[in-house]
Amino acid sequence: MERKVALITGVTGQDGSYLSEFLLDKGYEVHGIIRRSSVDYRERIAHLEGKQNFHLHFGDLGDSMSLVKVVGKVRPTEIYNLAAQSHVQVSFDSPEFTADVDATGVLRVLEAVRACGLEKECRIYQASTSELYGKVEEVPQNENTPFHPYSPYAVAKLYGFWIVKEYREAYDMFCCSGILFNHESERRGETFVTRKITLAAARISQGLQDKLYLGNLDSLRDWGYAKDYVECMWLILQNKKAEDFVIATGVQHSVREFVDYAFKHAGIQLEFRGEGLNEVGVCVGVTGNTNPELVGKTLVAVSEDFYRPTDVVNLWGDPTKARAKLGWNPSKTSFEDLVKIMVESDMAKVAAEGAAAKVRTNLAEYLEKGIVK
Ligand code: G4F
Repeated sequence: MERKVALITGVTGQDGSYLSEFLLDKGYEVHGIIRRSSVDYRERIAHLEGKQNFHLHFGDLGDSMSLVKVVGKVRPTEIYNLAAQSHVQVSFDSPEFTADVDATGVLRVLEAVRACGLEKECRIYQASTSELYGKVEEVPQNENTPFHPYSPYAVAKLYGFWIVKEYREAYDMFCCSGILFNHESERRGETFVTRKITLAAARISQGLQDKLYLGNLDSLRDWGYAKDYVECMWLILQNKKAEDFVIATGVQHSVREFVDYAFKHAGIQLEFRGEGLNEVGVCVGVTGNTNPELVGKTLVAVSEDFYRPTDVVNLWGDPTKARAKLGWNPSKTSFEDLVKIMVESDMAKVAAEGAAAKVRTNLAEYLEKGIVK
């Protein structure tokens, strides 16, 4: 029987957790690399730990020896390099760390495969990004659009993209990049704009937050559902030829539209007033059980703190090649459905947190009054 052994770096992240589920369903033996840490960051894969075909190994993209050891032990048939410092804003604060992980880290993975003599047996997927198009030179962007990276993160990722291409040509390795446009989900990190918005909408509607502060509301993105995108990562490695692909929905929306839609799902109708730093989102109506006292209040405001030194403002992907050559469907989950999935999940999460907090408060009160001992 054909060996199907996948090794995933970044397994604890949004994409790593969905990809693990997807590959386990396809009958793969799945191995993930995790970093040693004193804090628990394994929430997204907790439900997979202990499963028969799911294994974790300690390793780090900053430590080539650890990669060589894991690759040599697992002898994967496919590697998905998803690990990265993936926050664009953070890359302005930690540019050197970002370069080490997002640029040199890719080289370390490729070299680990060569050091273990697996360059002809192991296919490698590299998580590349639409941030490569940066200060865009063409709209929408496809595989032939020139790159113009516009942040330390994007510059590091550009190295990752080119070193993968170089190893493909120099050593005839099956390694390719998926140029992924923004992809979100209920597992998205809370500092990325979509999740920050859906969590805030849920908290504001349930009376646990007063206001949401954001940066550039005019920024345009092509947002897809992460769960759909991991299928395309896999398809890229099943393709006959090693090639790079854009993964996107082909539909573009602004941050403001995302806010508007998310709040609507949380029972809050907003009206945007003013411009630039003075723009605000005011509640002009509520639905369902949402507190009517929110009407007339400013719930969204702009803060300079969330502006970037250089911002990428017009990302819009053209998934024609992935659709034609891989048979991938970029329209599985619409923008509207994506926002709905995220808001519904956060509404439930916030309600559960609120209920747990109430139990804790009641218990503290009962203990203080001696009602329970
Ligand atoms: O959600 P974001 O932080 O994602 P960004 O910068 O597009 O990067 C994400 O997608 C890339 C794919 O294109 C990945 F490569 C990357 O790893 C990451 O997953 O910001 C989206 C937009 C930006 O223009 C930002 O300026 O939203 C704008 N924005 C406005 N207010 C904000 C905020 N972004 C964040 N994070 N927080 C804000 O308050």
